[in-house]
Amino acid sequence: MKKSKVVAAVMVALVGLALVLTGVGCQKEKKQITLGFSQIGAESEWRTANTKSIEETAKAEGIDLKLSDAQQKQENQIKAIRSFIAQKVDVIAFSPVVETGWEPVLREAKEAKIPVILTDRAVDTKDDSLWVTFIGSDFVEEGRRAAKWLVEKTKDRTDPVNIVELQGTVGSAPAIDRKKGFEEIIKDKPQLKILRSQTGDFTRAKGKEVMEAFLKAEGKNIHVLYAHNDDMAIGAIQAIEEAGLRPGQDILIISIDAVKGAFEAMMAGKLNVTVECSPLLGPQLMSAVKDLMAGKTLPKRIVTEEGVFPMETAAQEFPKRKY
Ligand code: GZL
Repeated sequence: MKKSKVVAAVMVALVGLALVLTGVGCQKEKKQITLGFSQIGAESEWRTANTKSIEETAKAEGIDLKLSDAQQKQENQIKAIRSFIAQKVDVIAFSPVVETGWEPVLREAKEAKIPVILTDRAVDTKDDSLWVTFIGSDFVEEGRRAAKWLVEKTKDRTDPVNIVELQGTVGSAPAIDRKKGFEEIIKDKPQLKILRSQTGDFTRAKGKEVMEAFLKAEGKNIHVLYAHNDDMAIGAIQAIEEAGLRPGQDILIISIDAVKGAFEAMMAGKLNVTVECSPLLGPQLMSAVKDLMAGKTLPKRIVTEEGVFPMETAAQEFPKRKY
């Protein structure tokens, strides 16, 4: 091999070595963040949109998402969180199906030095150092907004306004707080009276079943249905129609979430108003995860901003809806 070629080969080797030693040649791969997410289930249109938002945003942000579906069972969420701890994920996030019973597993995550982010629903723990931040809606305010719409709608009526209530999952933050907010507003309106209140577990099927029982017991004595989510309201609409009554007219219907199905029902004149509760928490969650991994301090509470959508504006709003 000619001397000049040997010199050239040695020069290339030396430059390559210099690049490696200075780290210029091989940029250190930024460690990919792994997020373990325990999702409640797929019980409603809201939940499906929530899961989609989380999956799409994790993908867009290059976050390795391990998502588990608990089928609305707390024990499955606890199992999933334990599995994320065993896998040594960087961050754990979850939407707690109910408010209580989380301390033991959250202590295990803390001992494993894995930060926990709450999304959608809160937990009721004595030690709030067990979770870093809660990203979600103000359910009490949603209940107030539902009641304020009814107070305004019935302000000229002097006769009794009888309400039946379809509650969300027993023990869940949205069910507890939406009831609390609604009752806070109607408590000094004696003509507004809740005749019956029962859980429909946030599903269409159960919402229909419980509304059938309400109609059997109270019949035409029911003037208003307050449903803690649109899916139960849509199930109840079927029951009302099968009973020969006109939903949205004979029985006013107020619900929460503002999913597409609610807008379709409003455009058909069968639902009167839906209070928005945005499931599009993916962007806020992934931003919080990245900030956490970058060593930033997060606020304890990140609230999502929301509106109220009455039947009268449904057609113009529907094309703009993202979930
Ligand atoms: C609210 C969410 C509730 C929705 C329901 O943030 O937890 O659960 O209102 C869903 O539709 O099932």
